[in-house]
Amino acid sequence: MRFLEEARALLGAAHVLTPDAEDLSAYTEDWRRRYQGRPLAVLRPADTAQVSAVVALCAQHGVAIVPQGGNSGMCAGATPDGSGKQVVLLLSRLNRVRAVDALNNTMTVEAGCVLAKVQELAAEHERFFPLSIGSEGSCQIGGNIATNAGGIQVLRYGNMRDQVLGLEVVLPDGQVLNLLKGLRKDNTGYDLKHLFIGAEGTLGIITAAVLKLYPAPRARTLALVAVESPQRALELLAVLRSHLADRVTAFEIMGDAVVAMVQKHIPGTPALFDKRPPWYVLAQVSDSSGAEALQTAFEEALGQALESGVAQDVIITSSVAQANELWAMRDNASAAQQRDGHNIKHDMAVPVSSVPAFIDEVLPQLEIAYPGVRPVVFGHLGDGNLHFNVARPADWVGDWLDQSDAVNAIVLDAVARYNGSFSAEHGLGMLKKHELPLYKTPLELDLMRRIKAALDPQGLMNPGKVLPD
Ligand code: FAD
Ligand code: 2HG
Ligand code: ZN
Repeated sequence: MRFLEEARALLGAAHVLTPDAEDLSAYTEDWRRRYQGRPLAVLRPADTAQVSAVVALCAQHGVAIVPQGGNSGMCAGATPDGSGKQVVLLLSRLNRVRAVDALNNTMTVEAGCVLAKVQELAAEHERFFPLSIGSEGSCQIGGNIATNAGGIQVLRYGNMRDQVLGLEVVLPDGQVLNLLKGLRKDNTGYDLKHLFIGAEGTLGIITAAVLKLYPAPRARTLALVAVESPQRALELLAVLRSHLADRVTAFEIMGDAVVAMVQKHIPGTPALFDKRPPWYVLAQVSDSSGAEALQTAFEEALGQALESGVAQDVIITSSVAQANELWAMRDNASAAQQRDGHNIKHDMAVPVSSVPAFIDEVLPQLEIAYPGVRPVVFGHLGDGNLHFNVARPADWVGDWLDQSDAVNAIVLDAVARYNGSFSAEHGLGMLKKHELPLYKTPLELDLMRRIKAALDPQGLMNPGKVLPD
């Protein structure tokens, strides 16, 4: 086929992988193993110039492109369809660090840099890159930007959109849009970079970014707190903030069902409190100076929470190893659920203050509809963003995922009543695009379609994702 020959000429034959010659399953199945595709080829460009050339070639031949980073996405945004006509464009070879400007507190990295490496590099320069998610050892900066990833430190630092000062993007016709400025202020018309952040590869290919850096925290402490309800957890957040203000950098909640699931499926997960609480909070504080002062303020705040009955019990970690063990338990929530079997995932947000009422309203509705249902609720309480996942009743017969529409209607209609978002972190991909017409206004949907048509008139950038057909 002409297209493949020309792609080989541009990228080198070793970087055009085809399904007849190679096992491509690592690139054609999503992380949750819910979608499998069959691509025409997997393309591995080495730099922006090659991305530009190969995207122009795709435009010329009318070949659709599915960009892929670390393939850790939760909603099948990076999976090709089964037509055998789409190409997967892998960004992993674009993994250079172009610049670190310590005085400007920025670094310019290519899209294929793995998030954990970017965090390490920042630390080497005595700086801090705050995006932190369970998949950080495999996900890539381009994927983080394309999904506007969140994670555990949004509370203090904001999500990925807040970390991006500049972008380089290859447009669907192959032109390179260079917006690589490390500016904190720039009001020269529409801020185009924001169009591509969170667009899940439907408007262009992100090839590089200027990222914000922060002062490195020198002291950090973590506590695991037992609380009797999400309402108490929110009160705990208020107590911590009144003592420590912005030094509260993470505030995660876990229902006992998720803790039990991790303890069951992930070897080495520690036992926690003598008496199992219904809810747990992982609260992290950090500061750029004064470990002792930080510890004292944290202990005072937690002491007050215990005395007033806001907290039932507290474990304050005494070593980095102990803190890492607790964070591993939190990070393993997804893996444990995967081992436990299918669950219907919801990645929703409501205003932080509405979280307790939302949970109190929805849990009984699920139990009435599905007696014995096992809600696996955890997530980023400080941001109002819960992973409100729903696992099948123990005696359920049949494919639990067949209930997705009915379960979604219960959970997501309630989200809408609370003026929330049905996808706060993971994006839409193929999995959730069908919710868009249900929960966005026709005007919002129309504007999205007009933006898509303006930037990608041939409809070749990640078709079948985000926007419903
Ligand atoms: P991929 O999965 O490869 O792609 C994701 C989307 O971005 C696709 O639509 C793809 O087409 C597009 N894309 C990828 N690269 C580019 C590019 N260079 N240009 C244009 N489009 C591109 N997410 C959170 O937000 N918060 C969490 O706390 C979190 N925790 C996780 C924990 C685990 C264990 C796992 C497995 C996932 C978690 N995720 C979380 C989801 C996932 O890791 C993020 O969505 C991440 O940002 C995806 O990055 P990636 O490189 O793997 O992207
Ligand atoms: C997390 O916060 C991720 O751990 C994954 O966003 C959530 O597995 C999930 O539902
Ligand atoms: Zn999350």
